[in-house]
Amino acid sequence: MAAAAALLSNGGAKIPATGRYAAVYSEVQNSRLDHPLPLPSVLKNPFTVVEGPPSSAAGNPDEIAKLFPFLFGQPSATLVPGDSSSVQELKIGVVLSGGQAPGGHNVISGIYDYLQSHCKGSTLYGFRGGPAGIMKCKYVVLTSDYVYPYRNQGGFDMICSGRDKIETPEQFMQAEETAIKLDLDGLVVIGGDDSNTNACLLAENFRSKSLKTKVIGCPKTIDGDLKCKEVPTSFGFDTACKIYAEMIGNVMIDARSTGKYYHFVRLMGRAASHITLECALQTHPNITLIGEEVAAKKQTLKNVTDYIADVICKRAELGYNYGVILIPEGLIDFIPEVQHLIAELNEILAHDIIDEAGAWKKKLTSKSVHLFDLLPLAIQDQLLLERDPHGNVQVAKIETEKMLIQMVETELEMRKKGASYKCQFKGQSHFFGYEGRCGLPSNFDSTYCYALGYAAAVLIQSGKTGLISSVGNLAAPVSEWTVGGTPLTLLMDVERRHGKFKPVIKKAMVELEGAPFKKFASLREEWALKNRYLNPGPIQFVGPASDAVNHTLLLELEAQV
Ligand code: FBP
Repeated sequence: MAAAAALLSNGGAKIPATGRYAAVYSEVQNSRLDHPLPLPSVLKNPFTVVEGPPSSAAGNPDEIAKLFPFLFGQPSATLVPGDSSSVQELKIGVVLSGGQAPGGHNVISGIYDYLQSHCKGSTLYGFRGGPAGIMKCKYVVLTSDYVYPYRNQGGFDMICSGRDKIETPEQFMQAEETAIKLDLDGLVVIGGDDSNTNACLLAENFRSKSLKTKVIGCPKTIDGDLKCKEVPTSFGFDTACKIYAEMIGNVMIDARSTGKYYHFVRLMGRAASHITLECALQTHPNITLIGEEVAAKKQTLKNVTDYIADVICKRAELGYNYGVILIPEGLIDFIPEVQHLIAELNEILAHDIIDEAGAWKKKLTSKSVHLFDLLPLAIQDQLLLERDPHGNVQVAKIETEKMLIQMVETELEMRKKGASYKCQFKGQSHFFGYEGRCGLPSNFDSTYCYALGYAAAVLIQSGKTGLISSVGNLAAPVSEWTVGGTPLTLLMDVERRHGKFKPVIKKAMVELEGAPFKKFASLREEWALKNRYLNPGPIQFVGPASDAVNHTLLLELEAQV
């Protein structure tokens, strides 16, 4: 195979000879390179693209209509069997935006393979380093040799990613110049909610200037919060949860083996608690905090601490001085009192300089000052860290697990004085985040991403813009998956960011009435006191467990039927 020549031999292992770095591949990585990727039947046969009815928005449709006058209301697109016969040459750019998520390389492989098989002579440009690559026109022409070493591999290192945002008139102008310079027919933005919001703004801008460049989004994020009926899941969630669940399973066995530690595991996922919920369903920990529930019940930090301490005391009575506690990284942002504090800090950070003198602190309400002063110093500093380019608090950098260990310790000391608790408590903190973002994609993510890439290329070829690539019917065999595109404006609402109202894709949070949460809620008491630990082990690529799909997706799809 010609493409295989791109891999240099290195004592049995192979090295991709292209790309920024020469990496040595393990046997498993090698074995994944030629893993076959099945396609939905509709993509294997001639098809045609049909349109649905006009669309609205997830919230505030009138505002969204004003913000997107050229795109608002456009219909969704669905592929159905038909008579596609186009051999049109296309020039398409692709960009990876935001945090890594397993499967990104397969989206690019899908776009590439579609162009090779349906639009001979086409060119695929990979913009380097995220949206900045578009603005600076930094790209690489993706060839078969270039793409091959990244097939079914984790990471975003084929072209790398970045969190820059295209938002000022100058930046839109730079993007426009790149689109014109490269004569782009289309641009595929592979990203999360913020990046797809940006993709929509770009699509609107290009259309308003009558540019031929179409913009299509792709649902990426391990957080699992970019989803709706038409886009059932974001890629990377399945793999990341499986990786974390393996690690949690191992920690559980460690806890049971030594019998002396409470492991506080904070899990990535930014605002939403989907990852934490999914990991709980996969491993059955003693305590799982779900941010959305904490917010709905208007719990305070003290309530959360008491809940953990209560379970620890009950377990001590049963002779268990160990356990595993899962905490979503966004928890802190769900506790109403902390939420108020963060909202006030956001406004201050948008306009003031945070210095030692502390003049900024006078702008906080007295309640927020009181809470801020109660927090451990490390957490205070972490809350003041710069927001990301989209205005989000960088929750990945806030060590909530350490804060909770301290607070639970203090609470248990108090209870000891009151003689209501006699046993030892030793907390161990963990943060599982970056470990899950670049793993070898599961079979599900590999196949899903490949289909998403195909769909994105088809949408551009059909002249669509401002849509997000959508692959559905995911509980059925791959051959029956549906393929199409959903208007990005349909996913939009308005939100306050950096002190201003901005259009944003509405984050899909854990639904307390949804099937995954209800299942967890029906089992958590049993998991709290009886040790029902499940250790799922590493991701399997062959054998009976290799095609298992995560609980969240399956439960949500079953509930929709
Ligand atoms: P995306 O929303 O861009 O997919 O990023 C997800 C995420 O992994 C979050 O779970 C996490 O809070 C954040 O990225 C960390 O960001 P960074 O990589 O900039 O540290």
